[in-house]
Amino acid sequence: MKPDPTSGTSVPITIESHLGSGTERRLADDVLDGLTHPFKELQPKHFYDARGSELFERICKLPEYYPTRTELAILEANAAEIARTTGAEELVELGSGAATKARLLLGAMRDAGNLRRYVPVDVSESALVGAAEELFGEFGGLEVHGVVADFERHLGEIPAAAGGRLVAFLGGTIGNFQPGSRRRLLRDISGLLGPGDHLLLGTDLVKDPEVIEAAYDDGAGVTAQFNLNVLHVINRELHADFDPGDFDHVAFFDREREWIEMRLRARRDCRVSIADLDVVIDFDAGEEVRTEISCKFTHARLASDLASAGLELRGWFEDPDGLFAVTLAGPIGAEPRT
Ligand code: AVJ
Repeated sequence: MKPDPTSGTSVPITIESHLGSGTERRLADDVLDGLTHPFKELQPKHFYDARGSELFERICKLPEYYPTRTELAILEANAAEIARTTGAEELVELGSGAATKARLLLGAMRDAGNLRRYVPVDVSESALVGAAEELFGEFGGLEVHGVVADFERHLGEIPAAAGGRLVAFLGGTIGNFQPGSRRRLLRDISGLLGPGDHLLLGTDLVKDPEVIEAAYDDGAGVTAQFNLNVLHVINRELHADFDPGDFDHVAFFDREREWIEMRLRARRDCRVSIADLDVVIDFDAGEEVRTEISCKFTHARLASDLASAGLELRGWFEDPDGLFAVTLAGPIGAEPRT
């Protein structure tokens, strides 16, 4: 049930969109840049059309893919403590997607007696509206201010805080960023925080490379389909003629950089034309296109990344096997609420 916006009473669900037609342009620019460099590269954010999002949901349920279920278990075990120690009244969730994690955190904030508002931020308007309506119903008319936006570009559009704020950036998505852009993003996120506010960050941890590689190269081949999906996206959106059958899925852990890398490797020499960009791209047999990095973290790396963003570690929650961590951080020098 949604309140009638014309009734003149307050409207607990607000959704505002900051995505213009710029979205497709981004894909075009990224593809043109990425495929005309000597070392070809595509950005992982372009995996997620409807089919890609569905494939990602399937990945999350695979036996080899531990991050999603592990993070959820960590949140289940620690949401009450997180709500209590932060005293948060508002949850801002970057990349909110489905409502599962928010439900846990909002429930704990309500139980702590502090819950006032939920601010989901996501590029998918449909996911955002779905989650907003579900949670509005479940939490008895909770105020929801949804922002349809790309957190890399539109953090400035997030409304001013309506009380003690908890910004959640979960799922290990921060791992998709190279060290330099990661620090920049963390610094931008830290700009959303006042002195008593907190960041809740989910990160996958460094571990046995075999465990990591299996998570990104599952036996059922779902991750391979997910990886290849980016070619379908480019074919459809930019009128290209990739034959996905010409490419193999590759995933390996780079031990020096401590990140997993996914690539697409050409099985044979091939030539692809991308009509909307007016370019023809040649691939040599065996040539690889990097499609994703996903950084794995240590406590030390996280602490130093946070410090360079003006944040200090206030809490560290991990699963019993040390696979994944959820970190609580706050502005350096600010008094944590008690
Ligand atoms: C959504 C970026 C956290 O890196 O584990 C899953 C995406 N890629 N399998 C990750 C992904 C391949 C995922 N993140």
